[in-house]
Amino acid sequence: MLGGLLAAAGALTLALTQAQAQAAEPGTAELYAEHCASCHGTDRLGAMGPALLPENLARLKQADAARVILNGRPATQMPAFAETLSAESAQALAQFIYQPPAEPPRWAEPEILASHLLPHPAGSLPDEPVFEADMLNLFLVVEIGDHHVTVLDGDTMTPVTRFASRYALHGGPKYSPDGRYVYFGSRDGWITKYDLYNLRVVAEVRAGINMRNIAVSADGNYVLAANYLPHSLVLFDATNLGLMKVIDVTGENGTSSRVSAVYTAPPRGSFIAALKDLPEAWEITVRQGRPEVRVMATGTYLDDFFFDPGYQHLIGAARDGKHGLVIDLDSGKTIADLPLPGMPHLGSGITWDYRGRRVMATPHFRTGAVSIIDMDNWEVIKTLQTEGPGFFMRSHENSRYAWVDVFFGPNSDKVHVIDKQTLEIVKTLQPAPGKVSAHVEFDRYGEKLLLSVWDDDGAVIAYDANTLEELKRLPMNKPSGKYNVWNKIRYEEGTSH
Ligand code: DHE
Repeated sequence: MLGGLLAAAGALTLALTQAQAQAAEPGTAELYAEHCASCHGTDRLGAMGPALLPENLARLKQADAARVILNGRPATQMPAFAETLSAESAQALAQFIYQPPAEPPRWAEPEILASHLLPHPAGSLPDEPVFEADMLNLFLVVEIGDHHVTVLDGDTMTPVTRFASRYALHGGPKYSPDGRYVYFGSRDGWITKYDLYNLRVVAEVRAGINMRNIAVSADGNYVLAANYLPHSLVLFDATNLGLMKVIDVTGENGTSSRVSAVYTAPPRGSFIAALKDLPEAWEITVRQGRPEVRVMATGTYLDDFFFDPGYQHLIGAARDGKHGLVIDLDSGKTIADLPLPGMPHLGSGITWDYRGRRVMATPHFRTGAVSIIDMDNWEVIKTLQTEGPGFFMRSHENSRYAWVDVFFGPNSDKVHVIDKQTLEIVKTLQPAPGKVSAHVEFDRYGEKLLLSVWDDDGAVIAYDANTLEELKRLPMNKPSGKYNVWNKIRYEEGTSH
């Protein structure tokens, strides 16, 4: 009863907010229809341009949105409207797109099926690469400045090709087990399958309106998408991205939830997902083409998580940002609590052998520290002070060093190199003073690595992984993640999976 009253009051407030916005700015919906709808969709779900809904705009301030409307976005198709629209109209439009639409947006089976694009069905393109390179030592570089991807030869560190991606790719692209195909996920819900042998997009589908990430099953047969909006996990056949099943993410009490992320768990033959609005982790196993869900109660909401190398344990970051917990994936029970203040970024965790023990390390979003944890007894054995909070950590089995960036704060142009055996910082690099330097990926041998200068006028820098000398600098447009085929398909211990 109380819940019903609260829901009714919430709906009334929402209706009033919308009515007030519309009353304050008569004609804004018409302005949207005239100037924005052709690229962003009449329903604001996105078309050639990105979706313009509150969830999709969460990372952009409303004032910045008004500025983008007036000035456009360089290197994209977003034009400047300063000559057509007044500052007040731009402000009103910005306010309009941050309001939820009157009708909740829908993205279910019919919409997913209608979005499916299949320019090159499986089997229709040659099975030989159209260029010469070690196909297992290729890198993909995601350039978020102008939404492109560069394919890079990892032996010579030279670009092979560069192609336009969907708007705002996020998270690591996932490879087929043989490394021929790669699947990208965009924040707007698009999944793109790309053939690295033929350098072509072969299939696309839109799994949701606001997506977190995707995972590819260890056998290469399935792709599972994790959504914030709607609250769903969506299963596709990996061959042509045909829809198999929309799984509603709703708990036993009827509460639905966003999905924090989903990963494949190779030795278990399953996917593991954690939920943002329910204290649960789900194990999803596909049997005879049908997904089966096993629910594990976690006692807390998990934002970010990681696995031990055998996928026996899930190590999750609790939403309060003050601790982590370890869940035994067989029993579903929480077996340890980790003292990790400062919001650990466990999605970026890596592991290595340290004096006969397996340790894991994670940077923190809120403190300048790297925590190093013994994975046998789950004790923090070292907290390494850094020059600011970091985002990404990387190493390679063949390298004695682990790299961590200082993503936030006044030292965001610095990157630390940690000796994995002394657990000390042995060098701090500042490759482009004043510009964020972040995210490392090694080549397949662990001999060279790439670091991003995270700027529109940016670069990827190749380093010798042993001498730490710079080898080469390739100009790029805000390069974010780099992904080496071999390291990903072998689940290399120093990289993300
Ligand atoms: Fe990410 C990976 C969540 C903000 C760049 N990020 C991931 C993954 C998750 C995640 C769950 C793992 C998915 C995978 O690889 O399958 N990211 C989040 C957030 O919750 C957060 C903090 C807020 C949000 O808005 O979503 C966030 N992420 C960012 C950024 O602001 C970054 C720096 C720029 C961007 O592109 O948005 C960013 N995230 C990345 C990158 C990866 C990533 C480059 C892949 C890292 C890898 O090496 O695998």
